[in-house]
Amino acid sequence: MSQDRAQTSPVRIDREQDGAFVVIDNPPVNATSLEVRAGLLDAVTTLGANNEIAAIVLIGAGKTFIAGADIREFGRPLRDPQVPELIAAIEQCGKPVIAAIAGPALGGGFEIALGCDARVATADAVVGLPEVTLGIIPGAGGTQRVPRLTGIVKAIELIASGRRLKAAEAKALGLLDEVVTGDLRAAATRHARALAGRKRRISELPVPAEPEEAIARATEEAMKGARGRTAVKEAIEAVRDATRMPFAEAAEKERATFQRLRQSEEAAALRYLFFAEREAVRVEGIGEAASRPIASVGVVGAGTMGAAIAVCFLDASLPVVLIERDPESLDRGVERVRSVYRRMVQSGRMAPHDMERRLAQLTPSLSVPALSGADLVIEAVFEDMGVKQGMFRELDRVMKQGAIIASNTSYLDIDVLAGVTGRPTDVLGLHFFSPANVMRLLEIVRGKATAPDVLATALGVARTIRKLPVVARVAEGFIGNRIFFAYRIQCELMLEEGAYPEDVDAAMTAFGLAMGPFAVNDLSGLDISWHTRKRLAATRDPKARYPVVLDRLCEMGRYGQKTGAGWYRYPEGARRCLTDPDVHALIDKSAAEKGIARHSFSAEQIQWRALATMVNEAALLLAEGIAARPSDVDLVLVNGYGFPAQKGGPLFWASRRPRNQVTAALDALAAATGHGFRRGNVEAVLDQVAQL
Ligand code: 3H9
Repeated sequence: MSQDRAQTSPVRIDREQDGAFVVIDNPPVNATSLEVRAGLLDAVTTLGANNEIAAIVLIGAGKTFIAGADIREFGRPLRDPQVPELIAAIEQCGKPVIAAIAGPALGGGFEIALGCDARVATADAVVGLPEVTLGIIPGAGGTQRVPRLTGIVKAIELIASGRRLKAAEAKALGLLDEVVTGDLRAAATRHARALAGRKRRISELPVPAEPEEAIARATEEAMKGARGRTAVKEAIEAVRDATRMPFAEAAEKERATFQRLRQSEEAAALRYLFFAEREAVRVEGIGEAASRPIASVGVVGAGTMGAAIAVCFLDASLPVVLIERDPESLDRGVERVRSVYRRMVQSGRMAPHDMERRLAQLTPSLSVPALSGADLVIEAVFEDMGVKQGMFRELDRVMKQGAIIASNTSYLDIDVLAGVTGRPTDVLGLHFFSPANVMRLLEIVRGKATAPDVLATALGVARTIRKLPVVARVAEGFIGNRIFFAYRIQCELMLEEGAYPEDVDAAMTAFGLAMGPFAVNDLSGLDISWHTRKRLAATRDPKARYPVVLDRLCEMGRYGQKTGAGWYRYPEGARRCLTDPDVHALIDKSAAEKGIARHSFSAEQIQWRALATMVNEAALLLAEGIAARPSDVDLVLVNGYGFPAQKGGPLFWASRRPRNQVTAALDALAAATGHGFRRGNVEAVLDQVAQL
């Protein structure tokens, strides 16, 4: 390596007797940027030609082996040398090359390790090929080398899911040769000596034979969650190529697929979301504020939401005090917690002793003063300002100084709640999404007075309980429910104008949403929307269009699935939505009463109208400072409202459409909505959406 290169390269060589450590030092995660690829290729080639060297060990500086390709490079043409060239050099090198893995070895990083002659890892190593989560497939032989070690069936499961494996499982599957507890460098050296100059190229191994039915079953299983995700299907095909063609041919085909997918909109959307998640925790005004310690948690209200929130903390090994007013409700709450774990044990996802360990951390109580020792309490009582204020007063009386009081409200004003306490700086919103133990999103609502260290603590708590935090300011419905509310009202207006619930739902699921708005409404309960509307009735502009069908349905006792009827019919508890002629008649009648001439809508018209609504509302709330950045809005819609991740969220999606089409959709939305429509500066917002 030339002197200049050695000084600037993120790859250096440490010589030790007849061995050499090639150290990858490219913080923060040793991604294989151009300089890393060039440095590694240079090192392997130079050391390969050096007769004094018997073996080469690749090792990461810091806590990571290699986290994979530098994702920021994917939006542009990739520059040479590329990873397959590096792996070819490792395979061609006349001496054994060992990967010494500590921490993550992911994507291209794991592919480099698989290109080596052996893999030695510490117990904290995490390996895997998460490419499909970025809308691509492995592009450096991963789909061909993994099945040669694990068989096709397992390789399909791993690569189509992008699942990351801990060292012990990877070792059991043959993906690692040795897991060490002591010094990694010493272990890698020992392993190199044991190889005594032998090469062990995975590419030369045969693919283990497996019954075709097992492969077909694995394919079917892997495709289950893959709706609309091209990369998953392509990844499975690539793995299956391992038995259909020679290694070199299959690897070349894999590479071509990787290159094609890398430039797809799906991949761009998923890259955008990857960086959006990391950006979301950069919150203005926190500065260097240190988090407060959180060693015990209280949850008030053991309903569906409260119980699931308790599970989140028990899963993170934090003790939880769960409060209810009466013994029956408390018992039901504890049973809810228990049943979550029971289901996991029954399906084999949890060992019975783990269930008992978690339940032992749960303290049910009927007494609010039992929360006096808690560092954080989350209130999840009935969604009513009066009820919540009463609880906040009580919490303020019993909780210790410095403890944080949070509300799980999904709409209400956190500042009003904070105002009834003597410690508004210690109050904030923690809005979980149902089911709280499953959904990743956590809206953190900062009130006017919320202290920076309280906010920092909430972000830390989110990480502890493995949630994705997005910070919002106080507004009716915060980020997600505010957009969802506007979207649903607009969908109801489309009903008056000519569509039926099933037309709207079909159009939105065809777009990729997990469920249509009316099916969601039936699931969550029309009475909840009705309650909100009644609360807001006094402040509604009487001249603005107001769709009345939902109110009528509620007046008839049709609250959705729980009453067997809502926007659809659900005879005898059926979960499938059945079209209801009575609802059609009600819609026709309400349109006629308002003198609206109904016309048909195409799926595309419905989609554009609904998406333009989301985008417009997002622009409004960004202008009001409710959300800090466009990508925060997209994260909320994708992770809390079933918006397809492969489309990146409404703002990302709109940013990729022709601008005149977006403007035309907004014009049409404004005209259809009429009086009171507020138009956001959508165009300016879309200009801020990062394209990677
Ligand atoms: C691939 O390899 C394709 C190949 O098959 C192609 C053929 C060669 N690129 O997550 P963190 C940044 S696809 C660029 O907060 P943690 C991240 O933005 C790739 N940057 O840390 C952040 O920057 P900032 C397959 C990356 O400790 C900082 O590093 N690999 C990349 O919680 C810290 O990240 C993957 O999908 C990257 N690849 O978690 C792995 N990765 O500080 C993706 C991270 O400016 N990465 N950054 O915000 C991860 O899963 C986690 O970052 C990791 C660390 C587990 C490594």
